[in-house]
Amino acid sequence: MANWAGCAVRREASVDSTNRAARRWAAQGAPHGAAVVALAQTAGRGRLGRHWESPAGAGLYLSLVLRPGPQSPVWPSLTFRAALAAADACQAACGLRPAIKWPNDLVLSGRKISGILLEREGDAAVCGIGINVRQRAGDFPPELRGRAGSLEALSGRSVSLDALERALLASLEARMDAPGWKADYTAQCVTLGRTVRVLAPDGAFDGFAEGLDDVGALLVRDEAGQVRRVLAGDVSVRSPEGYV
Ligand code: BTX
Repeated sequence: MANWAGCAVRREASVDSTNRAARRWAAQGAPHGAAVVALAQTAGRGRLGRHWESPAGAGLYLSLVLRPGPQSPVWPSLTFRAALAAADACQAACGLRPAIKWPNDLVLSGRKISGILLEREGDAAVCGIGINVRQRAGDFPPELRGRAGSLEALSGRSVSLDALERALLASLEARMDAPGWKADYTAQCVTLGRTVRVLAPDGAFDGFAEGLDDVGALLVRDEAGQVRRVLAGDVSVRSPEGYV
């Protein structure tokens, strides 16, 4: 059971984006641990201005307000802690543990089942998590078929949205309060130890993902042998062959 995560919860049948709603609430003083949960989003948002498919009742759409304090050392690791927490919750709900694709996509059987969008609002952070639960392959728009999946379709188990939400709030609290994140994250991150293609605003390059530094930047040795530091937020990372 969570103690502070979900200490106040706003539930919406439909909202533009739970992250937007949580940011509006944070700007009005929402406490550490306040959460917005919606059954559907009409303008669900991904990273780098992308869109998150959020059909009614098919997934969990949750945004958590965090107030770690301005001097807290956890700021750079929030996104990685959230990825671990989302993986914990998926495992608790469907019995399978997703892998993490840097920085914070969750992947099961090669399909993306979850995404995380971390945004800042004044001195608060808003951590938005979307997890696909009920979609069947044909429910996704054509460009996502073959790349996206859901917990029920991939595990063959039925998953309760309420139980998943409770598990997610508990795991977010535990991962945010944990002393460290890097060892667990490194063990679960499928991007490490692989050849990757980094798509940055100033061009793409291929290299070998050697490791992470202490703020979670990906260290990629390029074809010229130079180690380049890749920050989440600026880039997409793919395998040269495709998505994972
Ligand atoms: P992302 O930018 O890593 O992923 C977005 C990309 O993933 C899209 O461009 C599309 O290719 C693909 N995609 C879109 N919808 C889905 C889906 N349902 N399943 C799998 N793939 C998809 C990831 O961004 C961050 C997503 C955060 C979503 C949560 S939901 C609660 C909160 N509110 C909000 O508006 N966003 C967050």
